Amino acid sequence: MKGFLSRTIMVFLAVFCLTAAAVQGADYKNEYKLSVVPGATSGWGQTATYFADLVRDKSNGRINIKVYPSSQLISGKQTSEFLMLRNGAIDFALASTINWSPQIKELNLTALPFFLAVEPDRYKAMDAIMAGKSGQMMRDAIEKKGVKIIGWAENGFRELTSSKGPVEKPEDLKGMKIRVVGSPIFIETFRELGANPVNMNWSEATTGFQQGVVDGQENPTNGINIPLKIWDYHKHHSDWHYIIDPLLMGVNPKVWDSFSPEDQKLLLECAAEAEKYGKALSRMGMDNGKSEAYLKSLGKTPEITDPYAYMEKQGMTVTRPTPEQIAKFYEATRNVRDNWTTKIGPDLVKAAQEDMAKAR
Ligand code: X2X
Repeated sequence: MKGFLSRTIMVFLAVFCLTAAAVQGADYKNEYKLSVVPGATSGWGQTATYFADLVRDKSNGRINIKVYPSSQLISGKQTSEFLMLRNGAIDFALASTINWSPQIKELNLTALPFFLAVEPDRYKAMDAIMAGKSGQMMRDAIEKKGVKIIGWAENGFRELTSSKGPVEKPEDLKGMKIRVVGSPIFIETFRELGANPVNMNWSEATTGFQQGVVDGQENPTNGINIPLKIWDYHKHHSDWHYIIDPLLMGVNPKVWDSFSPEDQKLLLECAAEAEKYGKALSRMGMDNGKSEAYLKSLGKTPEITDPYAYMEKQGMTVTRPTPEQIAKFYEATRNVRDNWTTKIGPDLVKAAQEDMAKAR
């Protein structure tokens, strides 16, 4: 009797384990780690959580992605993220082109100063790049270096904040110490504008602002500056849109290949939803109500729908350079664009110009 019972239990356990493995996908991990450089409350962090939740729901818990914000998985070193994703220390990353650009020169395209800012509709221009030939060239360049790309999202156009004073012309930046990411094009751009760029990881930047080590920084309004309460350190905001920071959803290729074709399709669909959500968070209050309407349709209208009024309420001065003033910045940074067009590849820059022109 005892033998019969234990045999029955063994058979039951074996059947249970086999079924569970079949449902789970035999070699799926219990947890997939997704890296995010800034904090969980940033637009970027929220987009990552939105993606992970969607994937968990749609896969009935088969694919469990955990978001690790605040550069936890990369010990604060944001420009090492690509390498860690490629070698499998990280499974997924919702990543900025800026942080991967030291390894993939093509990703400097959207960091060419004032390249998109002078377009009649800067968001249309960005969408045209993502959906066009140039976006495909950027993704191909990444995949060639060993990371699978399943979608885009958006950190946003990067605006200048400072404790020193409003910035509406290149001369206003003279001698200002500006915190930038450790990516060479940033150092060059701010030097060319007469500022004093200081390379600092994001993980140390807030302390740098608090202690006044720098006079200013540049980051997107909805995605980073408002969640960080930048007005605690900087009272001046300049809405110069000098570059944009698109985000990419990257996956380690071995991890990607381990998913069934159905689950790969599911992940692509969730990435496409996350792109819409992330872009809406980034563009909220800046695109004539389009993003607000979209977020409302999801039942996710954010607390702050007018970022400019909100910043002013917190005591910030919002400076909006005129198109003529932007043209002066454009001229002042011509050498940087020329120099980096050679490094990025003139073919890619030309493809982006054509993609943007079609969308005008
Ligand atoms: O470091 C930054 O400024 C941030 C958070 O925007 C990036 O990771 C590019």
